[in-house]
Amino acid sequence: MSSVEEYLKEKMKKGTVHITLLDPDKQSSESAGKLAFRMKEAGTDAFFIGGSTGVTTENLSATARAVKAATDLPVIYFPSNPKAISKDVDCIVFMSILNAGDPLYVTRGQAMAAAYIKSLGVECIPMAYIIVEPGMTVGRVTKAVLIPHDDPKTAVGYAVAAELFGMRLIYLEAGSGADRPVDPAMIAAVKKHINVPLIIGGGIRTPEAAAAAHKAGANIIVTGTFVETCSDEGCLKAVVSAAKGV
Ligand code: 1GP
Repeated sequence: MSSVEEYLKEKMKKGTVHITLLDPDKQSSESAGKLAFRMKEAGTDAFFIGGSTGVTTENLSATARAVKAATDLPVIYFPSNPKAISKDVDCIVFMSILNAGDPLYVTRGQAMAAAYIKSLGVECIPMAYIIVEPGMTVGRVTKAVLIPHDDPKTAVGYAVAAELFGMRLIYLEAGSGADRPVDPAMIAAVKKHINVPLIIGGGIRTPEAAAAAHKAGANIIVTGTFVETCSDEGCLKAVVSAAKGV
């Protein structure tokens, strides 16, 4: 595989990409491998591995290896904390949570981990992460100043700032397990103002919600909780297909 960024770019030329989020703290690496296989069959395009709490270098590495053994899709680390870093991933989204209230998540943790990550030689894609209400665990842990659902202007401001900073992915996050995903109107407003790919995640667990994010202009749609809880192959495929608009 060429770089993960090139892979994603090629996929995005054809339509919206679906990424499955696997949290190493929520299941064994063996279960993650089995789930990854099922998600590849359902049509997912890549995997994020990460979570707000309980991620260690050990469970991250074990999950990455299990997913790579089960599929040939890219395995991307969605960073949790500067102490959990693995060379077993294909890529790291090197991210800053732009509206975090705790500087650990804006730049301080990144400064702690950057030299080591560089020494590993793992591909990194600079990514802005912007948290919308309700924010859930990641909102609480990072003390985020959450963006209200009805305030697309603030989301646009952060997203355009991210683009001007040179970040190559922008992630609008409602929080894992959110009861309400990012509003389509906010997605559309942000999309209109940026030229870099827009990722949407948090609370997407139905084909309708996935289709709404797709239609509003998401380039990449991430689902985590629903993938862990859905036991039926039909519903997995329905959400992935709706996200991809196929
Ligand atoms: C969390 O956006 C992801 O970072 C996924 O959210 O678990 O609600 O699908 P869900």
